[in-house]
Amino acid sequence: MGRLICLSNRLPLGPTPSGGLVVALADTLAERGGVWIGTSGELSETPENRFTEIEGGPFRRLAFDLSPEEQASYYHGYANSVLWPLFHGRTDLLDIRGDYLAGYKAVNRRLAKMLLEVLEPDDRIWVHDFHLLPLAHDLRVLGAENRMGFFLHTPFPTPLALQALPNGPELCAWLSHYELVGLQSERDVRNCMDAMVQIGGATELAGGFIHLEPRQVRIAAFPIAIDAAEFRTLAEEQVTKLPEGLVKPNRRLMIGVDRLDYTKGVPQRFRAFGEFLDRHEDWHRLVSLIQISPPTREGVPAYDDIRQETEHLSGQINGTFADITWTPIRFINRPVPREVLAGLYRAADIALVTPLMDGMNLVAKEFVAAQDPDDPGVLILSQFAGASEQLVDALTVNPHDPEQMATAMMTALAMPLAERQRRHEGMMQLLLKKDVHWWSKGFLTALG
Ligand code: GDG
Repeated sequence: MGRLICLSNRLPLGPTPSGGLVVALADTLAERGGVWIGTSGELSETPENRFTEIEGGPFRRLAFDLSPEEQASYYHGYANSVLWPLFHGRTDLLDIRGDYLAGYKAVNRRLAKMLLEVLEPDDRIWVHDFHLLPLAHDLRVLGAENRMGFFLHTPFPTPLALQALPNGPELCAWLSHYELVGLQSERDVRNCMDAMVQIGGATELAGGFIHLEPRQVRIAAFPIAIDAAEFRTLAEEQVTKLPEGLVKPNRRLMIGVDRLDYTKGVPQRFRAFGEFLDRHEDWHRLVSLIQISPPTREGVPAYDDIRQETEHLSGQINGTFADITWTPIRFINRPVPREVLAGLYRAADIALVTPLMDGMNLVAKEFVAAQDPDDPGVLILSQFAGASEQLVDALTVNPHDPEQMATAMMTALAMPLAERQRRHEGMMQLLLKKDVHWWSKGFLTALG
Protein backbone atom coordinates (compact mmCIF):
# COMPACT_ATOMS: atom_id res chain seq x y z
CA MET A 1 0.00 0.00 0.00
CA GLY A 2 1.28 3.46 -0.87
CA ARG A 3 1.83 6.27 1.57
CA LEU A 4 -0.91 8.60 2.72
CA ILE A 5 -0.32 12.30 2.12
CA CYS A 6 -2.62 14.54 4.17
CA LEU A 7 -2.82 18.23 3.40
CA SER A 8 -4.53 20.95 5.39
CA ASN A 9 -4.09 24.69 5.60
CA ARG A 10 -2.44 24.59 9.02
CA LEU A 11 -0.04 21.82 9.83
CA PRO A 12 -1.11 20.28 13.14
CA LEU A 13 1.58 21.34 15.59
CA GLY A 14 0.99 19.96 19.04
CA PRO A 15 -2.38 19.83 20.78
CA THR A 16 -4.74 22.03 18.77
CA PRO A 17 -8.55 22.17 18.70
CA SER A 18 -8.40 19.81 15.72
CA GLY A 19 -6.63 17.31 18.00
CA GLY A 20 -9.14 14.53 17.28
CA LEU A 21 -8.36 14.52 13.59
CA VAL A 22 -4.65 14.28 14.28
CA VAL A 23 -5.13 11.35 16.64
CA ALA A 24 -7.35 9.58 14.10
CA LEU A 25 -4.83 9.87 11.32
CA ALA A 26 -1.65 9.46 13.37
CA ASP A 27 -1.83 5.65 13.41
CA THR A 28 -2.60 5.40 9.71
CA LEU A 29 0.17 7.84 8.86
CA ALA A 30 2.65 5.98 11.05
CA GLU A 31 1.68 2.54 9.61
CA ARG A 32 1.73 3.56 5.96
CA GLY A 33 4.71 5.87 6.29
CA GLY A 34 2.62 8.89 5.49
CA VAL A 35 3.15 12.58 5.87
CA TRP A 36 1.10 15.64 6.80
CA ILE A 37 1.70 18.88 4.94
CA GLY A 38 0.48 22.39 5.78
CA THR A 39 1.49 25.96 6.49
CA SER A 40 3.83 26.57 9.41
CA GLY A 41 1.91 29.51 10.85
CA GLU A 42 5.03 31.65 10.29
CA LEU A 43 5.07 34.47 7.77
CA SER A 44 8.16 35.07 5.69
CA GLU A 45 8.87 37.98 3.32
CA THR A 46 10.42 35.60 0.80
CA PRO A 47 9.03 32.12 1.51
CA GLU A 48 11.06 29.23 0.19
CA ASN A 49 9.49 26.97 -2.41
CA ARG A 50 10.25 23.83 -0.48
CA PHE A 51 9.04 22.15 2.66
CA THR A 52 10.75 22.17 6.03
CA GLU A 53 10.61 18.97 8.04
CA ILE A 54 9.18 19.46 11.55
CA GLU A 55 10.99 17.14 13.96
CA GLY A 56 9.32 15.04 16.65
CA GLY A 57 5.76 13.79 16.77
CA PRO A 58 4.27 10.43 15.78
CA PHE A 59 4.37 11.00 12.01
CA ARG A 60 6.29 13.00 9.39
CA ARG A 61 5.32 16.63 9.04
CA LEU A 62 6.33 19.05 6.31
CA ALA A 63 5.69 22.78 6.65
CA PHE A 64 5.86 25.78 4.35
CA ASP A 65 5.62 29.50 5.10
CA LEU A 66 3.27 32.04 3.58
CA SER A 67 4.26 35.59 2.69
CA PRO A 68 2.24 38.42 4.31
CA GLU A 69 0.63 39.09 0.89
CA GLU A 70 -0.34 35.42 0.53
CA GLN A 71 -1.77 35.42 4.05
CA ALA A 72 -3.88 38.49 3.16
CA SER A 73 -5.23 37.26 -0.19
CA TYR A 74 -5.33 33.46 0.14
CA TYR A 75 -6.15 33.05 3.83
CA HIS A 76 -7.91 36.19 5.17
CA GLY A 77 -9.17 36.97 1.66
CA TYR A 78 -10.54 34.20 -0.54
CA ALA A 79 -10.70 31.47 2.14
CA ASN A 80 -12.11 33.43 5.08
CA SER A 81 -13.91 36.37 3.43
CA VAL A 82 -15.35 34.53 0.42
CA LEU A 83 -15.54 30.75 0.78
CA TRP A 84 -16.28 30.61 4.53
CA PRO A 85 -19.29 33.01 4.44
CA LEU A 86 -20.51 31.55 1.14
CA PHE A 87 -20.39 27.96 2.38
CA HIS A 88 -22.36 29.01 5.48
CA GLY A 89 -25.06 30.78 3.49
CA ARG A 90 -23.87 34.28 4.42
CA THR A 91 -23.74 35.77 0.94
CA ASP A 92 -24.31 39.19 2.57
CA LEU A 93 -20.78 38.99 3.99
CA LEU A 94 -19.03 38.12 0.71
CA ASP A 95 -16.01 40.27 -0.07
CA ILE A 96 -15.36 39.40 -3.71
CA ARG A 97 -12.08 40.74 -5.11
CA GLY A 98 -9.98 39.61 -8.03
CA ASP A 99 -6.73 39.73 -6.07
CA TYR A 100 -8.13 37.40 -3.40
CA LEU A 101 -8.89 34.73 -6.00
CA ALA A 102 -5.53 35.28 -7.73
CA GLY A 103 -3.70 34.88 -4.39
CA TYR A 104 -5.70 31.76 -3.50
CA LYS A 105 -4.89 30.10 -6.82
CA ALA A 106 -1.23 31.10 -6.60
CA VAL A 107 -0.76 29.54 -3.15
CA ASN A 108 -2.44 26.31 -4.29
CA ARG A 109 -0.25 26.20 -7.43
CA ARG A 110 2.88 26.82 -5.37
CA LEU A 111 1.87 24.05 -2.96
CA ALA A 112 1.17 21.65 -5.86
CA LYS A 113 4.67 22.26 -7.27
CA MET A 114 6.32 21.66 -3.91
CA LEU A 115 4.24 18.53 -3.39
CA LEU A 116 5.19 17.13 -6.78
CA GLU A 117 8.86 17.15 -5.66
CA VAL A 118 8.13 14.69 -2.85
CA LEU A 119 5.27 12.70 -4.41
CA GLU A 120 5.59 9.00 -5.28
CA PRO A 121 3.34 7.34 -7.89
CA ASP A 122 1.40 5.11 -5.49
CA ASP A 123 0.83 7.77 -2.80
CA ARG A 124 -2.78 8.45 -1.86
CA ILE A 125 -3.59 12.13 -1.37
CA TRP A 126 -6.16 13.39 1.15
CA VAL A 127 -6.84 17.10 0.95
CA HIS A 128 -8.67 18.79 3.84
CA ASP A 129 -10.99 21.74 3.64
CA PHE A 130 -11.88 24.79 1.62
CA HIS A 131 -8.44 26.41 1.63
CA LEU A 132 -7.13 23.81 -0.79
CA LEU A 133 -10.00 23.12 -3.22
CA PRO A 134 -7.91 23.58 -6.42
CA LEU A 135 -5.04 21.35 -5.32
CA ALA A 136 -6.06 18.24 -7.30
CA HIS A 137 -6.55 20.33 -10.43
CA ASP A 138 -3.12 21.92 -9.98
CA LEU A 139 -1.48 18.53 -9.41
CA ARG A 140 -3.18 17.04 -12.50
CA VAL A 141 -1.89 19.95 -14.61
CA LEU A 142 1.59 18.97 -13.46
CA GLY A 143 0.94 15.36 -14.48
CA ALA A 144 0.12 13.65 -11.16
CA GLU A 145 -2.13 10.60 -11.57
CA ASN A 146 -2.44 9.61 -7.92
CA ARG A 147 -5.80 8.87 -6.33
CA MET A 148 -6.95 12.04 -4.61
CA GLY A 149 -9.70 12.59 -2.07
CA PHE A 150 -11.10 15.81 -0.69
CA PHE A 151 -12.93 16.29 2.59
CA LEU A 152 -14.89 19.47 3.26
CA HIS A 153 -15.24 20.28 6.96
CA THR A 154 -17.81 23.02 6.33
CA PRO A 155 -21.28 22.77 4.79
CA PHE A 156 -21.59 22.78 1.00
CA PRO A 157 -23.64 25.74 -0.30
CA THR A 158 -26.91 25.44 -2.17
CA PRO A 159 -26.75 26.02 -5.94
CA LEU A 160 -28.56 29.33 -5.33
CA ALA A 161 -25.89 30.55 -2.91
CA LEU A 162 -23.13 29.32 -5.23
CA GLN A 163 -24.56 31.54 -7.97
CA ALA A 164 -23.26 34.49 -5.93
CA LEU A 165 -19.69 33.33 -6.54
CA PRO A 166 -18.41 34.74 -9.85
CA ASN A 167 -16.20 31.68 -10.35
CA GLY A 168 -18.77 29.11 -9.19
CA PRO A 169 -18.34 26.94 -12.33
CA GLU A 170 -14.57 26.95 -11.77
CA LEU A 171 -15.07 25.78 -8.16
CA CYS A 172 -17.09 22.82 -9.46
CA ALA A 173 -14.36 22.08 -11.99
CA TRP A 174 -11.77 22.00 -9.18
CA LEU A 175 -13.77 19.26 -7.47
CA SER A 176 -13.96 17.19 -10.66
CA HIS A 177 -10.25 16.35 -10.36
CA TYR A 178 -10.73 14.29 -7.18
CA GLU A 179 -11.84 10.67 -7.21
CA LEU A 180 -13.73 11.20 -3.96
CA VAL A 181 -15.39 14.26 -2.42
CA GLY A 182 -16.37 13.71 1.21
CA LEU A 183 -18.90 15.89 3.00
CA GLN A 184 -20.23 16.03 6.56
CA SER A 185 -23.91 15.27 6.03
CA GLU A 186 -26.55 14.11 3.56
CA ARG A 187 -27.71 17.73 3.33
CA ASP A 188 -24.29 18.70 2.01
CA VAL A 189 -24.13 15.74 -0.38
CA ARG A 190 -27.44 16.85 -1.90
CA ASN A 191 -26.26 20.46 -2.22
CA CYS A 192 -22.96 19.41 -3.76
CA MET A 193 -24.60 17.07 -6.28
CA ASP A 194 -27.13 19.74 -7.27
CA ALA A 195 -24.45 22.42 -7.57
CA MET A 196 -22.18 20.17 -9.65
CA VAL A 197 -25.08 19.56 -12.04
CA GLN A 198 -26.69 23.02 -12.12
CA ILE A 199 -23.57 25.19 -11.91
CA GLY A 200 -20.74 22.89 -12.96
CA GLY A 201 -22.63 21.27 -15.86
CA ALA A 202 -22.02 17.73 -14.54
CA THR A 203 -24.26 14.70 -15.10
CA GLU A 204 -25.56 12.86 -12.06
CA LEU A 205 -24.98 9.11 -12.24
CA ALA A 206 -26.33 6.30 -10.07
CA GLY A 207 -24.67 5.32 -6.78
CA GLY A 208 -23.53 8.75 -5.61
CA PHE A 209 -21.37 9.55 -8.62
CA ILE A 210 -21.32 12.51 -10.95
CA HIS A 211 -19.57 12.77 -14.28
CA LEU A 212 -17.73 15.96 -15.10
CA GLU A 213 -14.81 15.83 -17.49
CA PRO A 214 -12.16 14.61 -16.86
CA ARG A 215 -13.56 11.96 -14.50
CA GLN A 216 -16.32 10.36 -12.44
CA VAL A 217 -16.36 11.68 -8.92
CA ARG A 218 -17.92 9.93 -5.96
CA ILE A 219 -19.68 12.34 -3.60
CA ALA A 220 -20.59 10.92 -0.19
CA ALA A 221 -21.15 11.82 3.46
CA PHE A 222 -18.53 10.92 6.08
CA PRO A 223 -19.75 12.60 9.27
CA ILE A 224 -16.67 13.55 11.26
CA ALA A 225 -16.52 12.32 14.82
CA ILE A 226 -14.54 12.28 18.05
CA ASP A 227 -12.81 9.62 20.14
CA ALA A 228 -15.86 9.35 22.39
CA ALA A 229 -14.40 6.72 24.76
CA GLU A 230 -11.27 8.78 25.33
CA PHE A 231 -13.26 11.97 25.87
CA ARG A 232 -15.58 10.26 28.35
CA THR A 233 -12.58 9.15 30.44
CA LEU A 234 -11.05 12.62 30.31
CA ALA A 235 -14.30 14.25 31.46
CA GLU A 236 -14.73 11.73 34.29
CA GLU A 237 -11.25 12.55 35.61
CA GLN A 238 -11.43 16.29 35.09
CA VAL A 239 -14.82 17.05 36.59
CA THR A 240 -13.35 16.47 40.05
CA LYS A 241 -10.61 19.04 39.39
CA LEU A 242 -12.83 22.00 38.56
CA PRO A 243 -12.36 25.11 40.69
CA GLU A 244 -14.30 25.08 43.93
CA GLY A 245 -17.57 26.99 43.91
CA LEU A 246 -18.01 26.81 40.14
CA VAL A 247 -21.05 24.62 40.42
CA LYS A 248 -23.09 25.53 43.47
CA PRO A 249 -25.63 23.13 44.96
CA ASN A 250 -29.15 23.70 43.63
CA ARG A 251 -27.87 25.81 40.78
CA ARG A 252 -27.96 24.82 37.14
CA LEU A 253 -25.34 25.45 34.54
CA MET A 254 -25.74 25.92 30.80
CA ILE A 255 -22.66 25.88 28.58
CA GLY A 256 -21.78 27.11 25.10
CA VAL A 257 -18.38 26.56 23.44
CA ASP A 258 -17.69 28.07 20.05
CA ARG A 259 -14.88 29.89 18.31
CA LEU A 260 -16.11 33.48 18.16
CA ASP A 261 -17.58 33.11 14.67
CA TYR A 262 -20.73 34.61 13.17
CA THR A 263 -21.87 31.17 12.01
CA LYS A 264 -22.22 29.89 15.57
CA GLY A 265 -25.35 31.83 16.50
CA VAL A 266 -24.06 33.19 19.82
CA PRO A 267 -26.06 36.48 19.66
CA GLN A 268 -29.26 34.51 18.95
CA ARG A 269 -28.41 32.20 21.87
CA PHE A 270 -27.88 35.15 24.22
CA ARG A 271 -31.19 36.69 23.13
CA ALA A 272 -32.98 33.38 23.73
CA PHE A 273 -31.42 33.14 27.19
CA GLY A 274 -32.61 36.70 27.84
CA GLU A 275 -36.08 35.64 26.70
CA PHE A 276 -35.94 32.66 29.06
CA LEU A 277 -34.98 34.89 32.02
CA ASP A 278 -37.68 37.33 31.10
CA ARG A 279 -40.29 34.58 31.17
CA HIS A 280 -39.10 32.70 34.25
CA GLU A 281 -38.39 34.93 37.21
CA ASP A 282 -38.49 31.84 39.41
CA TRP A 283 -35.29 30.67 37.71
CA HIS A 284 -33.37 33.87 38.45
CA ARG A 285 -30.23 33.19 40.52
CA LEU A 286 -30.71 29.45 39.90
CA VAL A 287 -29.31 29.14 36.40
CA SER A 288 -26.35 30.67 34.59
CA LEU A 289 -24.70 30.37 31.21
CA ILE A 290 -20.96 30.00 30.66
CA GLN A 291 -20.09 30.89 27.08
CA ILE A 292 -16.52 30.09 26.07
CA SER A 293 -15.61 31.85 22.84
CA PRO A 294 -11.92 32.13 21.98
CA PRO A 295 -11.38 34.77 19.28
CA THR A 296 -10.37 33.59 15.79
CA ARG A 297 -9.51 35.17 12.45
CA GLU A 298 -8.86 38.53 14.03
CA GLY A 299 -8.33 41.16 11.36
CA VAL A 300 -11.26 39.99 9.22
CA PRO A 301 -13.86 42.77 9.75
CA ALA A 302 -16.88 40.48 10.24
CA TYR A 303 -15.07 38.96 13.23
CA ASP A 304 -14.59 42.34 14.89
CA ASP A 305 -18.33 42.91 14.46
CA ILE A 306 -19.37 39.62 16.06
CA ARG A 307 -17.11 40.33 19.01
CA GLN A 308 -18.72 43.71 19.59
CA GLU A 309 -22.23 42.35 19.18
CA THR A 310 -21.74 39.49 21.65
CA GLU A 311 -19.96 41.71 24.21
CA HIS A 312 -22.79 44.20 23.96
CA LEU A 313 -25.55 41.59 24.33
CA SER A 314 -23.99 39.76 27.27
CA GLY A 315 -23.43 43.11 28.99
CA GLN A 316 -27.01 44.12 28.34
CA ILE A 317 -28.49 40.87 29.68
CA ASN A 318 -26.24 40.92 32.74
CA GLY A 319 -27.15 44.58 33.28
CA THR A 320 -30.84 43.75 33.17
CA PHE A 321 -30.89 40.64 35.34
CA ALA A 322 -27.74 40.33 37.52
CA ASP A 323 -27.68 40.96 41.24
CA ILE A 324 -24.83 40.95 43.72
CA THR A 325 -24.86 37.17 44.07
CA TRP A 326 -25.55 36.15 40.48
CA THR A 327 -24.20 36.90 37.00
CA PRO A 328 -26.44 35.26 34.37
CA ILE A 329 -23.85 35.10 31.56
CA ARG A 330 -20.15 34.50 31.99
CA PHE A 331 -18.70 35.34 28.60
CA ILE A 332 -15.13 34.10 28.31
CA ASN A 333 -13.16 35.41 25.37
CA ARG A 334 -10.09 33.25 25.65
CA PRO A 335 -9.28 29.59 25.05
CA VAL A 336 -9.77 27.18 27.92
CA PRO A 337 -7.50 24.09 28.20
CA ARG A 338 -9.06 20.97 26.68
CA GLU A 339 -9.18 19.07 29.96
CA VAL A 340 -10.93 21.95 31.74
CA LEU A 341 -13.44 22.01 28.89
CA ALA A 342 -14.09 18.29 29.33
CA GLY A 343 -14.74 18.77 33.06
CA LEU A 344 -17.01 21.75 32.40
CA TYR A 345 -19.10 19.79 29.90
CA ARG A 346 -19.64 17.10 32.49
CA ALA A 347 -20.53 19.58 35.21
CA ALA A 348 -23.01 21.37 32.95
CA ASP A 349 -26.72 20.48 32.90
CA ILE A 350 -27.42 21.80 29.42
CA ALA A 351 -25.32 22.49 26.33
CA LEU A 352 -26.47 25.17 23.91
CA VAL A 353 -25.13 24.18 20.49
CA THR A 354 -27.10 26.51 18.28
CA PRO A 355 -25.14 27.43 15.13
CA LEU A 356 -26.94 29.14 12.24
CA MET A 357 -25.04 26.77 9.95
CA ASP A 358 -22.33 24.23 10.73
CA GLY A 359 -20.65 21.40 8.84
CA MET A 360 -20.82 19.02 11.81
CA ASN A 361 -20.13 20.66 15.21
CA LEU A 362 -17.87 18.62 17.44
CA VAL A 363 -18.87 20.46 20.62
CA ALA A 364 -22.24 18.68 20.45
CA LYS A 365 -20.49 15.31 20.32
CA GLU A 366 -17.97 16.21 23.04
CA PHE A 367 -20.76 17.31 25.39
CA VAL A 368 -22.65 14.05 24.97
CA ALA A 369 -19.48 11.96 25.41
CA ALA A 370 -18.59 13.86 28.60
CA GLN A 371 -21.87 13.19 30.43
CA ASP A 372 -22.36 10.99 33.47
CA PRO A 373 -24.70 8.27 32.10
CA ASP A 374 -26.45 8.03 35.48
CA ASP A 375 -27.30 11.73 35.56
CA PRO A 376 -26.73 13.11 32.05
CA GLY A 377 -27.19 16.67 30.88
CA VAL A 378 -29.40 17.71 27.95
CA LEU A 379 -28.16 18.76 24.52
CA ILE A 380 -30.04 21.60 22.80
CA LEU A 381 -28.97 21.36 19.18
CA SER A 382 -29.58 23.50 16.12
CA GLN A 383 -31.30 21.84 13.18
CA PHE A 384 -28.61 23.51 11.01
CA ALA A 385 -25.65 21.66 12.55
CA GLY A 386 -24.61 18.62 10.49
CA ALA A 387 -24.60 16.76 13.83
CA SER A 388 -28.40 16.98 13.98
CA GLU A 389 -28.66 14.26 11.30
CA GLN A 390 -26.99 11.87 13.73
CA LEU A 391 -27.93 13.18 17.20
CA VAL A 392 -31.66 12.77 16.80
CA ASP A 393 -32.17 12.38 20.57
CA ALA A 394 -31.10 15.97 21.23
CA LEU A 395 -33.68 18.72 21.72
CA THR A 396 -33.61 20.12 18.20
CA VAL A 397 -34.19 23.87 17.79
CA ASN A 398 -34.34 26.55 15.14
CA PRO A 399 -31.65 29.04 16.24
CA HIS A 400 -33.51 31.91 14.57
CA ASP A 401 -36.51 31.46 16.89
CA PRO A 402 -35.72 32.86 20.38
CA GLU A 403 -39.09 31.84 21.78
CA GLN A 404 -38.71 28.23 20.71
CA MET A 405 -35.18 28.17 22.14
CA ALA A 406 -36.36 29.64 25.46
CA THR A 407 -39.03 26.93 25.61
CA ALA A 408 -36.38 24.27 24.91
CA MET A 409 -34.30 25.63 27.80
CA MET A 410 -37.27 25.20 30.14
CA THR A 411 -37.97 21.71 28.74
CA ALA A 412 -34.35 20.75 29.34
CA LEU A 413 -34.35 22.09 32.91
CA ALA A 414 -37.54 20.18 33.70
CA MET A 415 -36.68 16.96 31.87
CA PRO A 416 -37.17 13.86 34.04
CA LEU A 417 -34.10 11.72 34.76
CA ALA A 418 -35.43 8.70 32.84
CA GLU A 419 -35.88 10.73 29.68
CA ARG A 420 -32.44 12.32 30.01
CA GLN A 421 -30.92 8.85 30.40
CA ARG A 422 -32.79 7.45 27.43
CA ARG A 423 -31.80 10.30 25.13
CA HIS A 424 -28.20 10.23 26.30
CA GLU A 425 -27.85 6.49 25.84
CA GLY A 426 -29.08 6.62 22.26
CA MET A 427 -26.61 9.34 21.35
CA MET A 428 -23.68 7.82 23.27
CA GLN A 429 -24.09 4.46 21.55
CA LEU A 430 -23.90 6.15 18.19
CA LEU A 431 -20.80 8.15 19.21
CA LEU A 432 -18.98 5.07 20.49
CA LYS A 433 -19.71 3.15 17.29
CA LYS A 434 -19.18 5.96 14.81
CA ASP A 435 -16.05 7.46 16.32
CA VAL A 436 -13.19 9.26 14.66
CA HIS A 437 -11.45 5.99 13.74
CA TRP A 438 -14.63 4.81 12.00
CA TRP A 439 -14.66 8.13 10.16
CA SER A 440 -11.09 8.08 8.85
CA LYS A 441 -11.31 4.40 7.94
CA GLY A 442 -14.54 5.02 6.05
CA PHE A 443 -13.05 7.81 3.99
CA LEU A 444 -9.81 5.98 3.23
CA THR A 445 -11.63 2.78 2.27
CA ALA A 446 -13.82 4.74 -0.13
CA LEU A 447 -10.75 6.43 -1.58
CA GLY A 448 -9.32 2.98 -2.29
C1 GDG B 1 -14.96 23.03 11.64
C2 GDG B 1 -16.41 23.05 11.15
C3 GDG B 1 -16.68 20.72 11.98
C4 GDG B 1 -13.40 25.42 21.08
N1 GDG B 1 -13.06 26.32 22.01
C5 GDG B 1 -12.05 25.79 22.72
C6 GDG B 1 -11.76 24.53 22.18
N2 GDG B 1 -12.61 24.32 21.18
C7 GDG B 1 -12.66 23.09 20.39
C8 GDG B 1 -13.93 22.33 20.64
C9 GDG B 1 -14.03 21.50 19.37
C10 GDG B 1 -13.38 22.40 18.33
O1 GDG B 1 -12.64 23.40 19.03
C11 GDG B 1 -14.43 23.13 17.50
O2 GDG B 1 -14.97 22.27 16.58
P1 GDG B 1 -16.38 22.51 15.94
O3 GDG B 1 -16.71 21.29 15.17
O4 GDG B 1 -17.35 22.81 17.01
O5 GDG B 1 -16.28 23.81 15.03
P2 GDG B 1 -15.21 24.50 14.00
O6 GDG B 1 -14.03 24.99 14.72
O7 GDG B 1 -15.99 25.54 13.27
O8 GDG B 1 -14.78 23.32 13.01
C12 GDG B 1 -17.27 22.14 12.00
C13 GDG B 1 -15.20 20.74 12.32
O9 GDG B 1 -14.50 21.67 11.49
C14 GDG B 1 -14.57 19.36 12.12
O10 GDG B 1 -14.76 18.90 10.83
O11 GDG B 1 -17.36 19.94 12.94
O12 GDG B 1 -18.60 22.10 11.49
O13 GDG B 1 -16.92 24.39 11.17
O14 GDG B 1 -13.26 20.34 19.46
O15 GDG B 1 -13.82 21.58 21.81
N3 GDG B 1 -10.80 23.71 22.66
C15 GDG B 1 -10.08 24.17 23.71
N4 GDG B 1 -10.31 25.39 24.27
C16 GDG B 1 -11.27 26.22 23.82
O16 GDG B 1 -11.45 27.33 24.35
N5 GDG B 1 -9.12 23.39 24.23
